[in-house]
Amino acid sequence: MDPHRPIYHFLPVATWMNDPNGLIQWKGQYHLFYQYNPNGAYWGTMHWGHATSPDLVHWTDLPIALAPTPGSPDEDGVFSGCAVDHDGTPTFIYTGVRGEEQLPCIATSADDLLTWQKHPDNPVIAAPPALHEELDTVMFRDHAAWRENDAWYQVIGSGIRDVGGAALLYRSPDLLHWEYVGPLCVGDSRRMEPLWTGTMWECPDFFPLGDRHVLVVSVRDEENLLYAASLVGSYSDHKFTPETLNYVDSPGSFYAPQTFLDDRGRRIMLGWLREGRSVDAQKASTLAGVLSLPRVLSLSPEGTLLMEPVHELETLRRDHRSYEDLEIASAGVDALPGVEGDCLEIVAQIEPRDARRVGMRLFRSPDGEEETLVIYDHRNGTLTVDPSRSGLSPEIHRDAQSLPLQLGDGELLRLRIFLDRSIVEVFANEHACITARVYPTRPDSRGIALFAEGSTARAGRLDLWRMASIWEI
Ligand code: DQQ
Repeated sequence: MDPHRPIYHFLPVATWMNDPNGLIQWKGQYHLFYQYNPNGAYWGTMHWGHATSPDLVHWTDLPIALAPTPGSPDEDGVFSGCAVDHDGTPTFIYTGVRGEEQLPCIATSADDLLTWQKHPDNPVIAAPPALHEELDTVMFRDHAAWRENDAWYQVIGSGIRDVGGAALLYRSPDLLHWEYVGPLCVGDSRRMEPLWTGTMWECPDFFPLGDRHVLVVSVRDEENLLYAASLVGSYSDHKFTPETLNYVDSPGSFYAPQTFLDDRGRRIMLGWLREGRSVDAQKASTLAGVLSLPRVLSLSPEGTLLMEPVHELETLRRDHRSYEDLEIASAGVDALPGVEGDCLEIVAQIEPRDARRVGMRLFRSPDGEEETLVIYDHRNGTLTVDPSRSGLSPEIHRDAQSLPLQLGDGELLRLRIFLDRSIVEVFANEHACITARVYPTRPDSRGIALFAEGSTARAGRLDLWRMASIWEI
């Protein structure tokens, strides 16, 4: 068994997974479909895997839901898409791949999402709008659909040559016949400060949240830039006007998220966590790719996306330890005696005082040879996960990931950190999320420590739990 295999984040038994697809709650059960290559721990010949859960925590993996059909518009792969309830019929909109062509296709299920029948009229859109609207598109795939004023709408991921990423809007009376409405939103590197939004947008998702609308896109360019961005703004006359633009999670591991609305009215997001090791190392381990924890979305008063893990995850907490009023010395390492583990939830409230940098050392070997740092830098207003010494293997990625995080006067640093063997998923004050993959080499890299630099700091409260596996119910 690969010692880096996560135990409470969803992944298939073996081989490769990437984007979450077709997220939907059906008759009370949560259904998760995902990009899946059954042939090995590498990207190729995309299928849709399938799993269900009663609680978004414990999953049952089911037989493959969609596979390429030889001689059909998806003979070379079933790429990403969504699921909708079409008057009681579960329906997928996905991208069928045949050679160079990537076009929207439909499939329906008559047995509560177990088996799927592809529509004989696939593909349901014959070509990207490029051909009839003189739009020079660089890609055309991935789908998010919703019902609005007696019609179906969907956005499709795209990019317009020499302009930027684009989410293209279509309308249909029946999910089979689609008319092109126009671009819902187009990226433009000159206008879209503060982020470079790439040359194409994959996996668009569009939904109302509070009194705004949110467009989530997976930003990509020819240099292999990959990150998820959230644009929050207003939607009218079938145009979306973004007002804020932010990272959903740091560029690095988290990509291609998808959301859905559950029967409690929660807008829940799951993303794909990419590996941070070489393809050879993935193949040797026989698994690649895992899902983020499910996150509930809300809006801040400033109109930015806030995220917190679903409360159901608390059922995995075991062996609680808590500390109050810990003084964090400004030199050396304040290891927490007897506290260790590689599958933990950590909740910390840290008062930085005058310390330049405060944070935690995770997956730490007793001599400090290996460790992964979570750092809040008071002066720069940044949160960083630094995996540069996370493992000894030459096969791993070591780039630090940083996001802006500015604490107000007297505001505490509130960290919620999930460790799961090779995952560090950090939620800071609800609005900065950094997820990284790390691969400690030493079996004793299990220590946890607090640190402060420049001056002492204080942890008002620190709670830790060992997290149980989701596969042993
Ligand atoms: N992954 C799918 C595409 C999508 C990309 C293919 C994003 O549909 O654009 O596996 O990771």
